[in-house]
Parts: sequence; structure tokens; C-alpha cells
Amino acid sequence: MPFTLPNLPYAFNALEPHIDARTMEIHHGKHHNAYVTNLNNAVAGKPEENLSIEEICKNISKYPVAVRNNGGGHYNHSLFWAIMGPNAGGAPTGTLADAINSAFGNFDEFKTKLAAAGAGRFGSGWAWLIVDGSGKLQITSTPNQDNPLMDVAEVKGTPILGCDVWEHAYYLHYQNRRPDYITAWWNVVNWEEVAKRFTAAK
Ligand code: MN3
Repeated sequence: MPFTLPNLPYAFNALEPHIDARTMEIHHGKHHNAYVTNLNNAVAGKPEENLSIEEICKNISKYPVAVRNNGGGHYNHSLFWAIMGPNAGGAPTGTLADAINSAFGNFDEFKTKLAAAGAGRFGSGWAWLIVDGSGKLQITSTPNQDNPLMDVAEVKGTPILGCDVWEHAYYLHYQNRRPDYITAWWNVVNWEEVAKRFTAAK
């Protein structure tokens, strides 16, 4: 099987009280795991089983919808676990902080705009901070398990931060209060990891 479920780099309860342990356990062990299983089934015996998930995403329009949904799900959640962590939150520093201030005015403005992108996504999807083709930061949003790497995305770029706004990411604790989940989610963003991805994407 070419694709595997990455280990969660912290305990299920490590993001409490902002994200509860039961949500993390189901989200990682059931939802992400199902995307990996279904992706493996969808690529089995085909040339794309030898490609990286990034390469698949970049040419996603060439593949069946099962690859789009589950490949996106696998890429998106792998990024999501990595850019969160315990003892996190706060604000970025260094060149990432400078780039955020220059693109969005200041950090609070950036947070407001990303939260609006997530809260405003009808149904299920993601809000993203991306580095676009000219090396500039942009906030964008995609439906379902699409992402900005995909050739079908309205706004394309390399995601360096993503907020999952599917109900499965927050419903047990926050029910219909998606904006409250996003507000709490800032407390678990691992800015060191986002900064690494920013440097790599530039
Ligand atoms: Mn999810």
C-alpha cells in the first residue's frame, strides 16, 4: 500500500481544552484512516500509485473523483496534524511574521480574514494560508477535500497552514458553533512548523 496514515505527533488529549481527545481520536483514527484506505484502493494497480501525494494533487483533474476526495483528504490531514501541537498558539516570529504583516496589515487582521474564510465556507472544506506562485502569502478556501495544490483550485499555491472546517473537526465539542472552534483553534497552531513550511515554499 503506497500511502500510510502518519502517526499523530502528540497524544489525542494534547490539544485540550481547545480540541477534545475524542474528536482527535475519531478524526485521525477513523476519518483520516478512511481517506488513506480509500486512496490506496483507488490507485491500486495504476501508475499513480508510484507518485507522491503532492504530485497527484498537482494533476488531480486527470484522476477519478475518488482520488480527488481521498487524496485531498490524506494530504490535507497530514498537514493539519503537523501544524498543530500542544503548548502552541501565540504569534509567528521572524520572516513569517514580517510576511504576514506585509500581506494582511497585522497578525490580528490576518486571523480575522482566515477565520472569515473558514466560517464563510458553505458546507465542508478548508481555510488556507498559502504561498502563491510569486512567493506572496494569500488566504483562500476550498470545498470538500480540495486544496490549493490542486490544478482545479480557484487560487493555487503551496499551503503552509490549513484549518479543517468540516463538522467532524469540531462538532462533538462545539456543535454548530464553527466560529468558536476557529477562535479556539488559534491556541493550537504550531507557528514554528508553519514557518518551516513558509521557508520551504518560498
Ligand atoms: Mn477532517
